[in-house]
Amino acid sequence: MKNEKTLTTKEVARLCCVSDATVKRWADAGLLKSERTKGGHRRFRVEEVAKFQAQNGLGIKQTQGDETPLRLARTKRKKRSVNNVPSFLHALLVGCEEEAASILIKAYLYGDELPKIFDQIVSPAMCQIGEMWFSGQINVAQEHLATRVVYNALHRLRSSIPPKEPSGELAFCCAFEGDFHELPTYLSQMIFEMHGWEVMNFGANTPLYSLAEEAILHTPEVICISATILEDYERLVRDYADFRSKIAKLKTPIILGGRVFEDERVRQRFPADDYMMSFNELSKFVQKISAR
Ligand code: B12
Repeated sequence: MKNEKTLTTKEVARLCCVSDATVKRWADAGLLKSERTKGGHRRFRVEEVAKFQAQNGLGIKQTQGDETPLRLARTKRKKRSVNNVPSFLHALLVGCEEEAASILIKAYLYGDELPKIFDQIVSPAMCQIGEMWFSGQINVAQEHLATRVVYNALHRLRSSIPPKEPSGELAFCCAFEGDFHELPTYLSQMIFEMHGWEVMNFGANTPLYSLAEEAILHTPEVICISATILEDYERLVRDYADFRSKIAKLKTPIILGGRVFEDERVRQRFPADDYMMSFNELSKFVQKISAR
């Protein structure tokens, strides 16, 4: 165990949202592997805890508490350069939610920030799923399974992260009407939450007239709309212009994210305060406006 970051009983208890006594019981029963220091104290390897959490779905999102244990677990890490995409992709293809969750939680425990996990593990793996579907290597059912596994693995990761001190700011996340790709809205939600924001995530396929109604009702600080695909393009352009005029008096910044906005001509038809192509960019943006 030399030179490896380990966790104390208290840190594991915080991570799994249970008491110290429960962790000791797990260790004594051999359910969670532990080792002893010279002084007789239990120590737990990060990998073992991540595996145990993923297998047992532990770490329910707390309403209170602090993130000291996670910070501790994540600071003294060794620098690693592991490419997690192949194993994550494998977990998606075989439908193994535990394995997928374990990869994400482990990356997080080793100190990777959420934007990096999203941009360098989740998105590339999904991109490969898309390529495999497009080239006929996998069928639609397999693609659906992969998406479901990612979604559930992300949910487990989210549940393992102690909540931030609430910043009191509210963000809206959703995807345009006609766009059924819902992962980007969930990833965006997690980025805002990582900075302590409250999020109303309306998910995929959200009509803009109803989004405007909700914006007037709740006055969010930011509206973040994802677009992977723009169905019924001209109608969307009109709906978007209506939407902007309806919420103009709120002066809420609108952020548009997703591959379709790589095209300058699309940006001209969908004017916005900013366009984001990665979750790293989104995180930097949220950090900047949170500090104001
Ligand atoms: C899963 C999936 C689906 C699922 C979605 C299920 C669900 N519940 O979400 C289902 C089965 C519904 C589906 C349907 C379709 N899909 Co689809 N889908 C995918 C797949 C495999 C993954 C999408 C995903 O979640 N990616 C994860 C996101 C985070 O990654 P990303 O899209 O690469 O995004 C990157 C950036 O753009 C940015 N980003 C993206 N969004 C946002 C948002 C914000 C705010 C920020 C900051 C950043 C950001 O971050 C990422 C890193 O660079 C992609 C493949 C791919 N390349 O992504 C195809 C893909 C997007 N689909 C495609 C197609 C063609 C379709 C269908 C038209 C298929 C059909 N014939 O029915 C339909 C359209 C349905 C509709 N109207 O929306 C094509 C799009 C091609 C194109 N350029 O137009 C792709 C690329 C597959 C392919 N290789 O051909 N799909």
